[in-house]
Amino acid sequence: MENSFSRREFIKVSALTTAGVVAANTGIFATPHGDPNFKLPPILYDFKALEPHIDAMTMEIHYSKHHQGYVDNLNKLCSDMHIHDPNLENILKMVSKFPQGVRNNAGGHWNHSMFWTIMKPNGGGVPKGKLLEAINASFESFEKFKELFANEAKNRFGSGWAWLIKNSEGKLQICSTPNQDNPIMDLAEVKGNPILCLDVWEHAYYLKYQNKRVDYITNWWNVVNWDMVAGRFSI
Ligand code: MN3
Repeated sequence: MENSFSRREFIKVSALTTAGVVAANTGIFATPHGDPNFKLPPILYDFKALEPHIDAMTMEIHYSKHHQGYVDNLNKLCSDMHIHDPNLENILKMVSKFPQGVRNNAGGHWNHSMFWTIMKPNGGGVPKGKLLEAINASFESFEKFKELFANEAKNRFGSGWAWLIKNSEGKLQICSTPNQDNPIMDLAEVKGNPILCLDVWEHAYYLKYQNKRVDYITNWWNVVNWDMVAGRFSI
């Protein structure tokens, strides 16, 4: 993809992505003020905690190699571009202004940071309250929603992610993105605030499931942290 990143644009983007200009850095998706390095967020359960649905070795490699790689690459890119104190969400919202490497690695860092939080041991079951009401209103039933979401995940060709998002009208919508793109990005086909995500890159399931992406998706429902999803929906 052609990406013209002129000095003028660079200065503009640098200014806008510096936390002090646009917004204060928040939570795990931002670096502490004055610290140019993004860091891996902690996972609040053991690598083996999601077994038998997701195996410990997949979790360990996925987190400490793949996710760490996105973080390291992003830090290097920000450093090379002299973007200090970067804000990840602001970068994603204007990612079309950045080189492809920023799109891949900023997306990779954000997507995985969310992914670890919407899973938990002994998860699964059925969401409750307003989230369940919204799912029923948008997709007829929870079972129908699961079927539609699983189809989106299954049919995403190659590497990518499936998403449940809350769109600008506050409605729930299912979509998917290629590579490490996400619905926050300005160049996303379908935009909104992600409340649930599923990584369908082969690195997320190949050790245990090999080519059987459908089995991975089917078993993944057993580790979904619906309280976290409901929390994201309520914002
Ligand atoms: Mn992944």
